[in-house]
Amino acid sequence: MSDNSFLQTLIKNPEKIADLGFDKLREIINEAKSIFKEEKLLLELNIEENQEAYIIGDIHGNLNSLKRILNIIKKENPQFILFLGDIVDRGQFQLECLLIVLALKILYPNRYYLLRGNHETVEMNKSYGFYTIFNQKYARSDRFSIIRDLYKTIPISAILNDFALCLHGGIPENFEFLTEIRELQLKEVKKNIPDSIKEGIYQIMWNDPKQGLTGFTGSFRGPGIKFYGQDVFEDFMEQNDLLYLVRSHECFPEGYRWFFKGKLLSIFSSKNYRGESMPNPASIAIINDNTVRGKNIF
Ligand SMILES: [Mn+2]
Repeated sequence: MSDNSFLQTLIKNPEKIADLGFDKLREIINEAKSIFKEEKLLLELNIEENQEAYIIGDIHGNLNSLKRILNIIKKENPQFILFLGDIVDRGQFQLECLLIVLALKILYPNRYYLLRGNHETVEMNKSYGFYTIFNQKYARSDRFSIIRDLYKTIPISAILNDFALCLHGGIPENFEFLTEIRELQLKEVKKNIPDSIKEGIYQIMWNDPKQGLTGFTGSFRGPGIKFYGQDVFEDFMEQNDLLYLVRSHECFPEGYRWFFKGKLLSIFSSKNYRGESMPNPASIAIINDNTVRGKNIF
């Protein structure tokens, strides 16, 4: 067990993460993993009356945004905090952001939750920065396997109060998917994930909504990735008895964006993700026991 005061110190002074040795890093990751392993692929959380859940979108190594979000959380004190993934790659402080989220999970496992984004994958890390940063710091590339194993334990979706589905990218083409994974724990499917579930997980992490589209079509993002239109979105939600979808994965200049008659909310929590010349506010979703709202927080 990591001692709690050490994790608290990391959260308060993330610059200390630069000096973190591999053994200590591995200890933190293993502890987070053992918590994730007991969670299901599909989390089900219940927000109490007069309480809120804060849903946080892509961070991508933006430590400044993450720190400001944590300050707001401290002040507003929501019941749950759910990160929709893409904590690493691209930004300046990727390891710091990942370790802060893991430390919060270890310290408050029933309050902080993390879902897996398309950047919680080794393939993306090899192209977008995290793999290089990690190997520069820890010298040996075989050590990255602790990160790969961590990713495999992270849940991919959450349903809040039976009406709001939260995930990184979008709905999968398989409408039975949520039913199929509902009772599965990641540790059960880790070794031999059936292809049908692999495809569903992939699409949940990657798919994007598209206004004006009917059905599913292929995406410029790559093979196996889909755009989904309003008709299939509404069918999916009805079949699964859900009202709202909250997702991240796309950065919009205005901050949060509603799709599909106010039933799909897209958020993104890294401010000025493309630099100050193409600004965007950091946005989150706030869910209470019966509504979903978007908010540009800074
Ligand atoms: Mn993404």
